[in-house]
Amino acid sequence: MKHLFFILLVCAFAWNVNADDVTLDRTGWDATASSDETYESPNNVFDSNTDSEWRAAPQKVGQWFMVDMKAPQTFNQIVLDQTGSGGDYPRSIAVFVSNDANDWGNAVFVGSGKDAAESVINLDDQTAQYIKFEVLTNCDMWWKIKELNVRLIDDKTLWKQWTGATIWQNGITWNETKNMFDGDNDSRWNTSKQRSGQWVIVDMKEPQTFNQIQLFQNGGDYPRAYEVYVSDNAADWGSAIAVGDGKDFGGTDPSTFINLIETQQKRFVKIVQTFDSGDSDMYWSINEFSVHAIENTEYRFGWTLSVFNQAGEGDAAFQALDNDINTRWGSGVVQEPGQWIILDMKKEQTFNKITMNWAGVWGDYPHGYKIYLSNERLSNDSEAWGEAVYIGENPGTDISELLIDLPLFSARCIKIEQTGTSGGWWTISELQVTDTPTNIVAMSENGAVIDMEYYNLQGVRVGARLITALPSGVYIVKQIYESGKSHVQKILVK
Ligand SMILES: [Ca+2]
Ligand SMILES: [Ca+2]
Ligand SMILES: [Ca+2]
Repeated sequence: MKHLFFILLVCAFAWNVNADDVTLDRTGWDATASSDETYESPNNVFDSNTDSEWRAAPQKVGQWFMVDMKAPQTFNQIVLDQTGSGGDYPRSIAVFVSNDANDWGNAVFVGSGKDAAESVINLDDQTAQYIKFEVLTNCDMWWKIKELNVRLIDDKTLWKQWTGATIWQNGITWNETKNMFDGDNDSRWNTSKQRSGQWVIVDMKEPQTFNQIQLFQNGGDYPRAYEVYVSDNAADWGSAIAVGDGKDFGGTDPSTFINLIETQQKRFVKIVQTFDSGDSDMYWSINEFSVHAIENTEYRFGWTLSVFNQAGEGDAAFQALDNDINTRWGSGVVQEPGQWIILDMKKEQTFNKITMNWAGVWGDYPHGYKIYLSNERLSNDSEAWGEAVYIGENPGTDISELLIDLPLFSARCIKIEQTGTSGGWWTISELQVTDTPTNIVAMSENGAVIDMEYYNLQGVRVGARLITALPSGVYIVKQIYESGKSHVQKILVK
């Protein structure tokens, strides 16, 4: 009697768990696939036999596999049976659904399969007749599907788990993308050596509002240079919303924080590595990926500073932009001509003053410098910087702050080239770029100033808002407001 009671309990438990889970009847279903380098009948995935399969050899960008369920079905899970396939699971795929096999809309899933008997793809509830899988990365591995089942399961929380897709490189193995979202700082996704063009896509399953991306990383495995893209549909990525260099912040929060000037509301994030580490064993790891919406009242939020060299973690470049006078970037080497820093303000800014501070470090000002401007982020070597727009002399004395007064410039990126020689480092505890044209922007009753024109005292027009330089002197400036009204006054350009 005791024994029978136990069996009844087990049955009741199993019945409760699976009560509402349904595996759809596959009778009459039809599968098709891209023909190039794919083999065996696609319909082998419906014959209830794991000895028969469809396969693609090897996985290639643009390959697709499509299921026609013959009538609209409601489902939220796809199970790819890959029993005994020896690791031939899909490395990175996007899944689309449709009712006419023509309009596929936005991807409903972007991620990777699993190195296991099954790859389980969880979705928000979908009602559609067609399902299409698209391969996102080239890979020397095959993709085999032994059986494909579509299910409607009761657990509506599963689909919300973030997923990741990633590029594959021949001969390199890595850890699974899901390790980026498992809440465990010790588990990670990683590449082998850093290569320009490596990428990872995160599918956050629904649009998230964020202005900061945090990549919690493994020791020194941060991306040496990156570009960030966002998308609603995993197809249209537009241009990069952030470019920068990864950081090793060390300590208890060894993360790369990517601050975004514009707050985003997007579902997909793609991070592209743009650095090549050559033969050195420099991996790219993401142990945890997260996004945040944070307060950003600091006007330099999202700005990045690239430097020719830094002394070490304690002298990292970002510390010249951290609003803390007691932290600094330090070059680590004595001043010689050709040293450089590049500030990326992420969007075009109008400014007429650059300030560099040194907290308690005398003599670490640049002993001569040239300033270059660009509206694009360029490498130091790029000739596109053109001529220097300003040449600064050695201040010739120990100062604690260098104030560079400039004509009103407009640009996104500023390169400062050091042209002097000194036995000390080049150090910056805070780098400020501001627009303080004494009395120009004080007027506000007519709304924002949308344009300016400059005239000399003889009334000859000498420039407009986007001028690159004005010699020292007194000018008449005409400010044109949004409202269409304008205002004229005298200014002094030092
Ligand atoms: Ca089969
Ligand atoms: Ca992890
Ligand atoms: Ca600082």
